[in-house]
Formats: sequence, structure tokens, C-alpha cells
Amino acid sequence: MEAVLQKFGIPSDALIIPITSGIINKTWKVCSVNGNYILQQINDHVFVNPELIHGNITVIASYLKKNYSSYLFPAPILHSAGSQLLKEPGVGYFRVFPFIEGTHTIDVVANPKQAFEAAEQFGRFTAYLGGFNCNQLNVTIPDFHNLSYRYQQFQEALKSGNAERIHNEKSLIDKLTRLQFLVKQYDAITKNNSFKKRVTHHDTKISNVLFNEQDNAVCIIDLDTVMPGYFISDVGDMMRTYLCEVSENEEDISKIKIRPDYYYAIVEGYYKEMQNELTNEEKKHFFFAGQFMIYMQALRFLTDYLHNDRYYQIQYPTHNLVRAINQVVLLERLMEYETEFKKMKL
Ligand code: GN1
Ligand code: MG
Repeated sequence: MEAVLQKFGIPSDALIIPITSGIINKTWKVCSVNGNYILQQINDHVFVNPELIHGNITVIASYLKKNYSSYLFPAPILHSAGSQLLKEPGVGYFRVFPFIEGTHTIDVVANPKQAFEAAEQFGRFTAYLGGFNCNQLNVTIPDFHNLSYRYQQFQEALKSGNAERIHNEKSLIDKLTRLQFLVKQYDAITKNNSFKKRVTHHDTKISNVLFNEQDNAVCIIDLDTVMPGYFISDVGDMMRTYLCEVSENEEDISKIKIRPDYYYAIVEGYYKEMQNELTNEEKKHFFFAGQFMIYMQALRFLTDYLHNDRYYQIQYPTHNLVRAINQVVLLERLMEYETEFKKMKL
């Protein structure tokens, strides 16, 4: 670790504090006499070509700088050999971001204002990049939010996965199978010209937004999965992670409840920035966005559980199962609000 820091010009006696909220990359806060930084080791099983991420960051940073010079975009710093990404042979890929002083991240959305502000930030990011041709971006994880593909992976896990786990989880598997109509709706979207591919963040959880001391959102972070995508990915993942007070890790399903105010806050914040970008057809799909993302995450967690947990970091053997059950309950709770939420006028 010291050797890595030194290459970024950071003194080796810096204090290194792990940040454990992500479940893919490894992240540390580094406090040194030169200033504070965020150090990350990229998970190169998930991001097999980390160079692609940094290609995206570079072109986006330059577009935003040219067209929206006051937009706050925390770009990684360069190491001694002059690039953002440091490859340590046999160890992995590292990058360092400046720590934006006076900001903090939150893990749970505590009030609708935070939800509104986060949604506004993610909407603004896509809207500002409306004039940027998203096809220039590298695809850092192919088929990342392709629901048909995720369903297909689930089907494969049912054939080749852990037989005992498959047997024991039959009722959960049946439930997810009955929700397959959501895959059909997604497939229709991919064939509908009214749905546009835009610069999409694809990981809009609240800890990817920096807040200042007044609790105002100041910028978004984590551009690893920025790729061409549909707006339902970003709006849907906010719904998945902000609507409920407890996270995907909660075992006690009685705590999984929808907070309607937060739904309206997400839609209003995103819409404020994106209303001129979205087509009328897209505007009718805010509710679907939540269903789509929660369902996809349930499939991904269960698929990983059936494959003996090879993708997500887990803290105990049934962790992915708990997460999958949690997401199915969340989806069921959301669907109870279908009529009410669809009445929202845009
Ligand atoms: C992963 O590690 P984190 O929280 O940034 C995953 C997301 C999932 C999320 C579920 C590259 O993101 O898609 O929604 O876990 N990212 C990747 O907690 O797979
Ligand atoms: Mg992420």
C-alpha cells in the first residue's frame, strides 16, 4: 500500500482508513500531511479492463469542462508515470481521487430532501451530457443492466448451480419466475424507438452522492459503470435504494416498507433536470423503473447465491440469499403502490 501511495506522491506515513460501503471495489480514505485522498483498488474480476473506465472518465471530464466549466467533477489524480490508473503487477489496479473537503457521504436516505437532491444530481449529469454522443463511451461491463441477459443467467444458474441451494429455495425461485412479465416489458422498451440511450450512471445509490455540511448534494462520484443506458436504470436504482429505510442487507423483512414521499422526491428531482430530454413515452415509465431495477437485483443476488457466491462480497454464507429475499419483498411492497404512484402527473 505504501508503495502505491508513494507513486501518487502521497507520503507513506499517511493514515489509511477502510471505507466498506461498496461490495465490488476496495476503498480507503487516506489522510496525509499533503491532504486527504480516496484510494481505490478496482475489482478486476468485475471490471476486466479497468483502462476502459478511465477512458470514459477522461472524455466525460473534458466534455464537461468545456461545456459546463463550473460543474464539479472529481477526476482522479495522476501518478508518477503520468496516468490515472496504476497497474501493480500481481496486485491489481489502483487510482486516487482528491478528497473533496467539507463533504461526506450518507448510507441511508434520511429525508425526502436528500432523495430529491440526489435525483437532481443524477438527472443533471445525464442532461448536461445530452449533447455528448454516448456511443463514444466504452462499455465497462457488457450487458450490465440488460434484464433479459440477467434472466438468462438466472436460468443457467438453475441448471448448473448448487443443487442443494436450488432445491431449498424452490419457492423463491418460483416467485421470481412468475415475475418474468417484467422481462417482457423490458424487451419491449429495447425495441421501442421512443426509449433513448443516454449517458447513464448505472449505480445511483446514495453513497455515490457527496453532500456538504448543509446537507445539500454537491456532486456525484463513481463513474465506473457510466455507459450508454436507459433512464430507468438510474431512476430505478434510486427507488431500489432510497424508498425503504433499511438496505438490501436487512434480514427482518417486516422492516421493508415503502416511503411514498421519497418516491415523489426522486421523480421530481430527476424530472426537474430531465424533463426536456425525456420523451412522452419514457415519462410514462417512472414506476416501471423501480420494478425493473429491484427485480434485476433480486435475480442477480439469487443467481450469485446459486453459483456459490462468486460475484458479490458476502459476510456470511446465506448473505446473498437474504439480499435476494429482501429485494423480492421490496418489489412486492412497491407493487402495492402501483395505482397510487401511477397517478402522479408529470
Ligand atoms: C454493486 O459495490 P457497489 O455497491 O458499488 C453492483 C451494483 C449493485 C450493488 C448492490 C459493478 O455496486 O450493480 O446494484 O452492488 N456493481 C457492480 O449492492 O456489479
Ligand atoms: Mg459502484
